[in-house]
Amino acid sequence: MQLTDLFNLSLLGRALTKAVTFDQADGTTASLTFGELDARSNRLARLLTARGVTRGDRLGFFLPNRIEFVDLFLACVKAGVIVVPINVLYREREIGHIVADAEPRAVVTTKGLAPFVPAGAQVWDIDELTEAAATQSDAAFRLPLEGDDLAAIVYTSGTTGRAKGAMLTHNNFITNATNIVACWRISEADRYLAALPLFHVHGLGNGLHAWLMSGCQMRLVERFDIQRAPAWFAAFQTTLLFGVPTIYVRLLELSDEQARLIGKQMRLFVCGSAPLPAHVLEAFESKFGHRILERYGMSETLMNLSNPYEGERRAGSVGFAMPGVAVRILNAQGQPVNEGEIGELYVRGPNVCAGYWRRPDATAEAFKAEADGVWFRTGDLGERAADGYITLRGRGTDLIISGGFNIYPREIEEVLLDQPGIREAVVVGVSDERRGELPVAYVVVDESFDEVKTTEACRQQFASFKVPRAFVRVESLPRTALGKIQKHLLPPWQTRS
Ligand code: MLC
Repeated sequence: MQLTDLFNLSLLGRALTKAVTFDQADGTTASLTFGELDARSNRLARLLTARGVTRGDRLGFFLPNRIEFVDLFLACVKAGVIVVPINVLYREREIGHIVADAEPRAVVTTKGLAPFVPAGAQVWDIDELTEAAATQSDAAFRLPLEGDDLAAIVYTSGTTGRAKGAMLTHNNFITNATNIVACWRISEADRYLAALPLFHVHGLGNGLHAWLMSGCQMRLVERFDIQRAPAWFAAFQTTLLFGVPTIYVRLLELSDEQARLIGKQMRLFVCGSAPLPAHVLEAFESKFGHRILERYGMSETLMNLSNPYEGERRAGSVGFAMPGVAVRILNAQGQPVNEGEIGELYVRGPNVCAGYWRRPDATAEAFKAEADGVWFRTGDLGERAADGYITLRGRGTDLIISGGFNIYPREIEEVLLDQPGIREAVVVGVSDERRGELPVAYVVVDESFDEVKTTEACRQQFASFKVPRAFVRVESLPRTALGKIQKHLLPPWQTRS
């Protein structure tokens, strides 16, 4: 099976049904049916083929949420072209690495974002592409693809500092969409507010795919905005939202009356990509009258675990394994831990990616062969209660999550060490009520260090969420006898006043 077969449930099966509403450049909204989406993507698939982009080629998507992202994504899925999504907040250095590694035929982007794409990469403008596709035939376009063909290469930062591409197959996405549509009871009666970025698997593999499979209606917005959110909920009569904790923290800012009205029409709020503090879940329930359903996934595995739709949605827990997914919690010696003991989570199943693109070393490190199959090492720590609920208990790696975006300290540290005056640097996540964590740098510096210039250098090289919010000067970094930095011994950072 290929993804198009799954999407055809709606693209063909519900051709005349309204599929999506989106904003246009002039500020008005427009809508398309599933049949219209099908036709638009058929034209684009033909255009890609005419330009020599074929099965197995990669295409970079450096695009904000807009309807043309959806068109092009569908076209690639149909043509067997591997989608390489790029975070729109990324800058030249980060994009350059992805382009060098994935070798896409082109990076498709907007006029506004094009200047950030490093020289040398082929750049295609999304509006020109859409215009050029208009002359192509919109008749059905279908290739005989396999379920194991790659549908996307999703870059996820690595502990080595440079992002690696998780190879996600058609089957990975099919399993994921089927699971969440079934487990979270998504149907054509739903109205899904798509506010998460489509360049991450949360917005793409969960949001977009569940919409296409279930045939519900989608309101696509460029990004979550607390000022506009009440109007989106009301005008669209939203019933379904996928969010990261920062979105739920921000929704708590709404008035009780706004919250009551939203809660009345909603069916389900889902949260993931970062831990949801129990007090936010409780506060949200008293204000909106809904208990958020928390689940756990990764770019490499899509959805692993979820609280049940019916039954207890336990605060702080991420519930049980999704259908077909096996979970094992092992101690440092590789032995299963007992109930209530903390270990590292390993998963196995049709949701797990096919490895890292051109990185056999990283793939070998992340996958562990056992007598009963190959297990993926998540790097996340967790424990299982006697009744089966699994709770995450931190991470084995240094990952910082800010607003649902991943930050690997090593990547920032490498750049800081290249800046004038910085002799040593370490980046840690400090807790932040709204964004979960914020990156802060501890530095050992000499007189040539200039905080403003260093911040500016970071701004040029990194997505804004990775730029350290503060530089804490220390005499030396606490180290073990072997020279390893002991982050837990760093002096506490005073949060913003
Ligand atoms: C955030 N910003 C964006 C943006 N999201 N800019 C453009 N497009 C977007 N989609 C920038 C803002 O410009 C600003 O930059 C900064 O982020 C903070 O913005 P804010 O207005 O203060 O927003 P805030 O209320 O804090 O909310 C941020 C947010 C955003 C929740 C909307 O963080 C977000 O969309 N997060 C979702 C991340 C996600 O989808 N993760 C899934 C990973 S997949 P500046 O320069 O002013 O700082 C995964 C697997 C899984 O992890 O499924 O579990």
